[in-house]
This record gives sequence, C-alpha cells and structure tokens, in this order.
Amino acid sequence: MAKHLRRTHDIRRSAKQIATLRLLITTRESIQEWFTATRANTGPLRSWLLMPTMSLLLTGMLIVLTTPMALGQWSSTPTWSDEFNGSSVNTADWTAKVGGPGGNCCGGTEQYFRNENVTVSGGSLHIRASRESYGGFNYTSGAIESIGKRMIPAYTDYRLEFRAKLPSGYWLWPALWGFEAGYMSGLELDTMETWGVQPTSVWQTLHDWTLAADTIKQCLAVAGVDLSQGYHIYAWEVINGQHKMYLDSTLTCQTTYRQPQQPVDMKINISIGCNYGCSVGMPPADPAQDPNTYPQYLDVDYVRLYTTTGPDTTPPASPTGLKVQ
Ligand SMILES: [Ca+2]
Repeated sequence: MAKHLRRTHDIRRSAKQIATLRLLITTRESIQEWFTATRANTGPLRSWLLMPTMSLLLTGMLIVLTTPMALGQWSSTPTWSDEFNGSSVNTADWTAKVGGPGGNCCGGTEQYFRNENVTVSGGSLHIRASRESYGGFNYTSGAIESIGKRMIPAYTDYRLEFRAKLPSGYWLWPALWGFEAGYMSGLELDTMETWGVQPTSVWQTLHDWTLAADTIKQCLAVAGVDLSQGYHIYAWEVINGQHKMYLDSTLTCQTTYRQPQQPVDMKINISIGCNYGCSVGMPPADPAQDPNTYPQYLDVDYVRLYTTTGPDTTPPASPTGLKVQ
C-alpha cells in the first residue's frame, strides 16, 4: 500500500476511533467541560486517569451479562495452536514487525517496534514495552502478525483463544486482534484492546472497514479484577455470521453480522501513545512525565484455534453476503 494511502488509512482509523469514543460518551459535551475543569485543577496525567473511570460509568449499560459458554461445540483439541513452548517466535506462522507505526499496524502511535522486544521463554510469548530512544522514537515495543502465513480460512466457523496477561500503565495500548482481507480492508476483529491505565476492563469490537460507519459492535468488558496481575482468556467465536466475544468463560459481547469472507490474520502487540485518547484531552506520550515502571509486558501463554464438530463446519457454496442484525 502506498505510503500516503497508509497515512490516509491511519488518519481515517484514528478518526473512526474518535467517533466511536464520542458515541459511547453520551454526554460528551458536559464531560469535556468536566475534563477541562479537572485538568486545570489536577494536571493532565491525573485527569487522564479519571477519564476512563467516567467512561466506565457511562458505558456500563453496554456490558452484556454473563452467559455460560456452550460446551461440546468445539473440537476437543485445537485445529491449530501456538503454545509458545520454544525459545523464539515460530516464523512459519508469525512475522515480527520492525519499524515505526504504519504498514499493517498501529497508525498514529509513538513507538518503534523491534525484534528484540519480542521473546519466547517459560512457555509464553513476551511483548516488551520499554522507555528507550530508538529509531527517532522515545519508546520501543513489539508486534507479531500472522498475515500471509497462519491465516484462518474464509467462511470457517471458529473459536480463537488468547490466554494473556496485560501490561499496565499510561499510554500502553495492548491488543489481541486481526483482520479479514488485510489491514483495514474488511472486517477487523478486536478480541482484546485496552488502555493500560484501566487494566480492569477491555474493549471488544467488530469493525467493517468497507462501511463509512465502520463500528458494527463494540463492548466494554469489565473484569472486576486487575488483568495485569494474571492470565485470562480472551476469545472470539464466529458461527454462521454470529460473533461472540468472551472474557474467560463470560460472554461479554455478541452480534450477528456475517462470516469473514476472506482469510483472517492474527496480531499481538503493544502500541504506545494516546492516539484517539488525545481527542479527549489525554496528553501525548512524554517520557519526562511518564510515571510507568518499565519494562511492561504483554505475556501470551497460548493462541488456540478451534473449529466446530457439528454441521456448521461446511462453508457455504457461495458468498452469502451480509447478514445484518
Ligand atoms: Ca504456553
């Protein structure tokens, strides 16, 4: 993709995320007034800390209540998995991103991705976020993606699980996600993303980048515990166009839309920087006032892909088109 087009997409994505956030904050104008006043009284960092708390309160109605996960529907063993039992990333399945934001990942953020920040040891993948000057950036981080390698086939009914422990801190933006048809060209399936400043909840989102209003469904899953203190399972199921997202065994989000009609990739990374948070007053990442303890890690115990044992495993003979809710 041409550089200017990538930048356009990055800007477009940032704009869409801003729009989503504004939609969720139903009393945005009054909040911004409150935020401005708070910031004046307490400084930008403390006001930013308070902002997600307000968002949590105002979006609590979006939380889907607990529903037990269906058992017995999925193959007893994964169709594919990476247990991260080796000593390095399996390059047959994954590519580690090197360089600044852009390309297939993380437009508008403020880190340089390095191979050195992606390690495998002790049975887990470790994505490391560090405060260090490198490549013209003040921070480094890691990202791996399976695009062009380990892809989930189109029209497959599947359950994708990430068992992970999240980082915690200002400006950290960990994500477990993927795309149909490449970067921002079709569906985007965000199994987990969150701000490191609020590691007790995560966003789970289905986007469709072929639409102007790209956000099909977005939920805030509130864990009630600090997700940076232990491993939890973040999962996404697709069954005949129905999408279900889970945090551990809790069904936290669902919608009926359509099956991915092209192969889906997987991405694991930590971005750093405020990006869309800047739009509501969060200051840009600033090493001089960064209170975080570094390094911070996104640890992933495994990624497992299950397919169904029932009749839904048969893909349709031809594209079924949209299944609008
Ligand atoms: Ca493992």
